[in-house]
Amino acid sequence: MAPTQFPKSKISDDGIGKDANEIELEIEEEQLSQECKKLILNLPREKGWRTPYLYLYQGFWCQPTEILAISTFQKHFQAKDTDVLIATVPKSGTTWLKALTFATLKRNYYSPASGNHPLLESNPHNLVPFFEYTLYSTKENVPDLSDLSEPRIFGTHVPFASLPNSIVKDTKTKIVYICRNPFDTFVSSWFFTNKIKPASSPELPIEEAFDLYCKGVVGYGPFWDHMLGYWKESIERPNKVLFLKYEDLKEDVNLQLKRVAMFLDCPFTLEEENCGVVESIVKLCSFENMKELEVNKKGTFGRNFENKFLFRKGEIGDWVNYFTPSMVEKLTKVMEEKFCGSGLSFRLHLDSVVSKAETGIK
Ligand code: PAP
Repeated sequence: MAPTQFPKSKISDDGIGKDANEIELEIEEEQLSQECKKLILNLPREKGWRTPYLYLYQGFWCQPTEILAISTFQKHFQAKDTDVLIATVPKSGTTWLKALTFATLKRNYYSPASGNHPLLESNPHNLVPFFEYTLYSTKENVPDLSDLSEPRIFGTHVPFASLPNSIVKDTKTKIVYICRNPFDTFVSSWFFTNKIKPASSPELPIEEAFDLYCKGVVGYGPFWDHMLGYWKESIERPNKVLFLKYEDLKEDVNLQLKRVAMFLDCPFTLEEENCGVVESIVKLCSFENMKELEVNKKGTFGRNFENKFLFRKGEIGDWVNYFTPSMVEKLTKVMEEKFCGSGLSFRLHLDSVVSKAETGIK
C-alpha cells in the first residue's frame, strides 16, 4: 500500500527556488485578508527569530501565516475517535516521535524490517502532516481528510489550550506529547533558525535569541506554558494525553515505545516482542539510520525547508558547548520559577558545565 499523499501547501508549490523566509514574507503581504491583518495588527508583538515579528495569539507567540493556518484548523478540523495527535514543542523530538508512532501504528501494513517501508522514502513530516504547516496552511486550504486511512496520525505544535474541542472533548482522539530539556531545545532552535534563514540576512546572535527565549518569545512559546498545558492534562486525563520527554527516549527508547503502543491501544504482543518488532522499529527510526537516508539528505518538507536540517546531533547535553555560566543561571531561574510546584522537572548535566568552566574548554 502506498503511503498517503497529503495536499501540499500553496506555499511550497509556489515557492520552488525561493527560500523559506522570502516566501514567508511574501505570503504575509499577499495572502493575509484585510480582516486577518487587522486582527494581527492589534496583537502584542515582539521581534521574531527569523521573521520580522512574532505575535501573541491566544496566549502563544507565532508568525502571521501560522495564525491564519491555526485559526482555519481550529474552525474546520473534524476529529475522529481513532485519531492520534503528535503534539510537541518545536525541536523536542517531533521528527523522531512521528516516525516511531507511524511505524508502530501502521506495522500491520508495513513491516518495520522490510526494505520498502515508507519511512525509508519519506520524511516523517510528510507521513504525519502538521495541521498548521501542511493541511491548513492557507485560508482556502480546507482539505477533505475524511477518507484518510485510519488511524489518522497528525502533528501539531499548537498548545493544548488552543486545540479545538473536536480533539479535546468531543472525540477519543489520543494525544502523544513530547518535550525536551529547555537548554537543549534552545540550542537546537537557535541552530535551526540560522540554518533556514535567507543567506542574505544576518545570523541571529545567540545572546539575542536567548533573551527572547527566557522571556517566552519563541515559536509556540512560552515553552513553560506549552509544557505545563499538556503536563496538567496528562495528569488529569492519562488516557487522553501521554507525556514524554526526549531524554527518556534517548535513555531507553524500547521501553518508551512500548508505553506509546500501550497508550494507543496497540500493545506489542509477546510474539512480536520475541520476533524483534520493537527493535526493528527503533532501528528504522534511529537518528543514525534516518540521517543517512537519501530522502533526509536531499528532500524538503513544509515550506521548502531542507530535511537535513532536522538531523543535527541528536544528543542530550549539547547545550554545555554553547551556554555561559550566566546563561545557565538565568535559564535555571526561569525554570525554577515557572515549573515550581508543578511536579515537572528536567535533569541537567551541570557537572559538565562546571568542568567546562573550570578547564576553560569551549
Ligand atoms: P521540528 O520541531 O522542526 O520538527 P524536531 O524533530 O522536534 O524538530 O527536533 C529536532 C531535534 O531532534 C534535533 O536535535 P539537535 O538539534 O539537538 O540535534 C535532531 O537532531 C533531533 N532528532 C531528529 N531525529 C532524531 C532521531 N531519529 N533520534 C533522535 N533525535 C533526533
